[in-house]
Amino acid sequence: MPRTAPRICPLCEATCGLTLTIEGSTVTGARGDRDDVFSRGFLCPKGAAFGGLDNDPDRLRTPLVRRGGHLREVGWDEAYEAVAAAVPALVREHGAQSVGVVLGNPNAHTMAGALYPPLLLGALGTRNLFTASTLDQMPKHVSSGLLFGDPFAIPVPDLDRTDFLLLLGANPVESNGSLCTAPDFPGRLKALRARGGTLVVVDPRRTRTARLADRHLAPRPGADALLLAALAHTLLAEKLADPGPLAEHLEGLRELPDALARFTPEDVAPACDLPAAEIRTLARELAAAPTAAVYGRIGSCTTEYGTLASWLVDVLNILTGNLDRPGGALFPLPAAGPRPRPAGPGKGFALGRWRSRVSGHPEAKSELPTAALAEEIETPGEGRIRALIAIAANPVLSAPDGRRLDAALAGLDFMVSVDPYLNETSRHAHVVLPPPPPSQSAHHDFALNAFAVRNQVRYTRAPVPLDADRLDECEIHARLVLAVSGMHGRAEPSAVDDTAVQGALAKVTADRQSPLYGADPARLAGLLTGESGPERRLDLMLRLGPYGDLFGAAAPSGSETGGAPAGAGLSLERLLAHPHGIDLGPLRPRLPGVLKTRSGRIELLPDPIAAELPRLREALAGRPATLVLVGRRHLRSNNSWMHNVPALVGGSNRCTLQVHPEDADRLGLTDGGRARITADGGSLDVPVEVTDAVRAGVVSLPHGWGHDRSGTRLAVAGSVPGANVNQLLDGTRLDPLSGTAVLNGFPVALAPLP
Ligand SMILES: Nc1nc2c(c(=O)[nH]1)N[C@H]1C(S)=C(S)[C@@H](COP(=O)(O)OP(=O)(O)OC[C@H]3O[C@@H](n4cnc5c(=O)[nH]c(N)nc54)[C@H](O)[C@@H]3O)O[C@H]1N2
Ligand SMILES: Nc1nc2c(c(=O)[nH]1)N[C@H]1C(S)=C(S)[C@@H](COP(=O)(O)OP(=O)(O)OC[C@H]3O[C@@H](n4cnc5c(=O)[nH]c(N)nc54)[C@H](O)[C@@H]3O)O[C@H]1N2
Ligand code: SF4
Ligand SMILES: [Mo]
Repeated sequence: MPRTAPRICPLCEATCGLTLTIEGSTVTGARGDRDDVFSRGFLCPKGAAFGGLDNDPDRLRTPLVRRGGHLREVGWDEAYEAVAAAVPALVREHGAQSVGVVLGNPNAHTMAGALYPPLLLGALGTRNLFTASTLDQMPKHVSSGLLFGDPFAIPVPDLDRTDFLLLLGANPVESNGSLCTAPDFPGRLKALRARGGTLVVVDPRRTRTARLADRHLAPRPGADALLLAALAHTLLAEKLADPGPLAEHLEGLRELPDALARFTPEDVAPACDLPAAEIRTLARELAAAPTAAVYGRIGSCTTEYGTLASWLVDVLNILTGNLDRPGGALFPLPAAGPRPRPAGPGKGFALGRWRSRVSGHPEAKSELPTAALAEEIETPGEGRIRALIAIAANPVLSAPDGRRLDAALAGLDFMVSVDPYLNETSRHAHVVLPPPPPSQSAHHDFALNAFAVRNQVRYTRAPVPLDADRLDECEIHARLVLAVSGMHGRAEPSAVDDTAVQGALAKVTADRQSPLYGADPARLAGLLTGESGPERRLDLMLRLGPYGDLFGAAAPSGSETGGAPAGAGLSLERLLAHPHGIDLGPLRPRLPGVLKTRSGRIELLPDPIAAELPRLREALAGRPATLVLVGRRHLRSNNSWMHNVPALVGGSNRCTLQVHPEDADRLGLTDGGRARITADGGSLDVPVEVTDAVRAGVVSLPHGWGHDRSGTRLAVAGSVPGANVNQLLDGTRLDPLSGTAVLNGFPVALAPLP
């Protein structure tokens, strides 16, 4: 008899609740969970294909270890022995920096990815950390760090209550949203319009999201910072700026008009290729809307001025008084996050506390640019990366110049991949540690709840028992921490969780501002419930969190969540009694509590930003390239790793180069023909799709393709490999403040192929 079980979907940031149908230990179906407090039954084609992904026969089942040049299946102990034999010895001989760590996107979608990488990095002591963030949202972390003092204080648009949404460089109808966790994003956009609200989309492509909009502006790629600067300029010049109650928390408001002086709509119009009048109208509409939210994503982040654009998004939210108010852009308060602290000056946010060894790139949020990983492996000298631990990452396809990185990885002394697939990156590993399929893993969204449009908390236990020959991904990580610490075989993996719990409790009981100040940490640890180390850690975070039961200690009065919010008294036990989650209400204002700047105020014009504005001004003088490339996402894809499920490939999900008819005519390209595309990093031969969905002067190629390397185990993906767009990049184009690769709006040349 088939049974059903709830499972939060880990396949994108929307975090929908699924109801899985399970026969024996096999997932045979997935539908939207109508009782889920957040997603209310929504499901997209990827969620519907959960079973196909879960059962993919190419998923690795056992660890692999390289012996005599070949990867061979081994038992778990043998795999960890190989790690324990290699990594501590390398660190002893060559120092901590000789081990690099690469963390990929799915770490945001697993419990293990949230709980263990900080412990791994602590154990290794390396500064060579590279993540998907520098191919993605690092500009937003940096702008938030500078504005609010906390790189994780990222305001999200209040989709369900706003009257006006200005959306730049995002296509949530295909991506389902990012840094804005909202199941059924498309439905929420339709609801915005149905209640009389306005949606304006800024995108060089006429996307499915743009087609839902009241207005679609298609500027030249890379020009968002200019457009946003002109909007801010107009608000200031026309006396439309009105921060309202925010004013008392602002520093730098008086200096802003000067800083933006030479970004009038007329100044930026030619570079944006938009009429100045249209920019002015948009600014006036934004100011006039009862509430409004400006939201920018990939297409505004992964560009030459990504940090400036990300900063300006919030400058506009602030100038219009929409930051931190319902209907505007608010800071979520996740249940497993820290309790808000009393307002006051904080430690602030610093950039460039150290630099990368070879090119001297400044760190941002303790990370170095992933675009610089290859050179850190290749370039001889002290501190060279000799060993790499890659967790849920496929940088050979997701980062610039995969060919160079591919060669660099092949030259490593030692590499570990924690990955379910033998793919373009993990094929270089000496040890591959495969996590179980998602049906055999528990789930809580530690990361994504911090960006959700509604406060809520959900936890689903593994719907299917773990196969006898598998390890839970949390245990895989915990054992890895032990192995690199020289503790393999000398401690149980649960000791890693116990240490984390003890550390957190020691801190909170020593904190004079905590209601648990002076309590006995060992007694509190004894009160934790949960069937496993990660469950006990979740219990601890929930109980100490903003809605937590604080182990029965009374919360101090006047705390931010005072007034007994729904869900107060939270613990794992309480959450387990609500298998479809607990709704914690709409987002609420959180200023000034979120601020951690040294001034204790919003620092509207931080020095590193002010120092970048002249570079933006130079962009006005330069001559724009005739042809630039942007990416695109397809609903049935996800970065590089979902091309191996038949239900998700084919149809319109193809790796084609979209070219505008005018450009096609000019260059002699035909629909269905082939073209050679060339840029800094090399050339690709790709099929051409002529369409007016891209604006003239812009071509679009999706990322995550290029599954044509040998030594992988991806039967379906290998049969329709596509081309790796990131081969067009050489890794030198970066947003300087954040180290984020310029993946959108870089110049290319095109020629027809016979
Ligand atoms: N040109 C261009 N390049 C881009 C982008 C773009 O828009 N254009 N987008 C960028 C963005 S936003 C991102 S986030 C990066 C993503 O960059 P990456 O994170 O490097 O790439 P993914 O394709 O997400 O690869 C994820 C890896 O995790 C593995 N995996 C899947 N599920 C699990 C799991 O449960 N546990 C573990 N341990 N591993 C798992 C997959 O097999 C795969 O190897 O790509 C970036 N690259
Ligand atoms: N189906 C699907 N869903 C996904 C993913 C996926 O690969 N597939 N990946 C997930 C990940 S890791 C992330 S980070 C999110 C990303 O989610 P989104 O931010 O929504 O990303 P995209 O769909 O790539 O949309 C970026 C848009 O920016 C436009 N653009 C390019 N350059 C510019 C520019 O200079 N200015 C402006 N204004 N627009 C520009 C592109 O045409 C594109 O439509 O999606 C997540 N969800
Ligand atoms: S929208 Fe995202 S979370 Fe929801 S079902 Fe689709 S892939 Fe899963
Ligand atoms: Mo991403």
